Amino acid sequence: MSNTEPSVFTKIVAREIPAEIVFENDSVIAIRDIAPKAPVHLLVVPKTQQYRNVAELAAGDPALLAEVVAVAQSLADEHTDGEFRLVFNTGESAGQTVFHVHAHVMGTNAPGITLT
Ligand code: DGP
Repeated sequence: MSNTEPSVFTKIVAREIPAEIVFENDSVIAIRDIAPKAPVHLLVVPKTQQYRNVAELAAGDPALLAEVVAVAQSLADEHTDGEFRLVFNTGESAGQTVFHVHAHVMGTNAPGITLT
């Protein structure tokens, strides 16, 4: 996909497609993943789609990357037992399917359940 076409996350920001939004501010939106791979699986997404992956975001706007991480921590505090996996798939062969940078926040809210 060309990076000038709206990504699926840009369409969610614009309310053109539905999503379960768990957090939003001027620069970031967080939603539940449509295909969860963990009991709690959220995506933290900068609203701008100008960065395709975390390396581009780190180089282009480190403060926005820090905000993504801070939002991930606060969502994990709210939705999980406080321990979580933070994943940025980078590149097709690593499983990235949406080339609009996003962090996966995966964890559990059930005592005794651990991620595999
Ligand atoms: P990645 O494979 O790292 O690019 O992650 C993309 C994630 O986005 C994947 O886990 C599924 C999720 N996803 C794709 N389309 C939608 C959608 O329309 N709504 C929601 N909530 N999640 C989506």
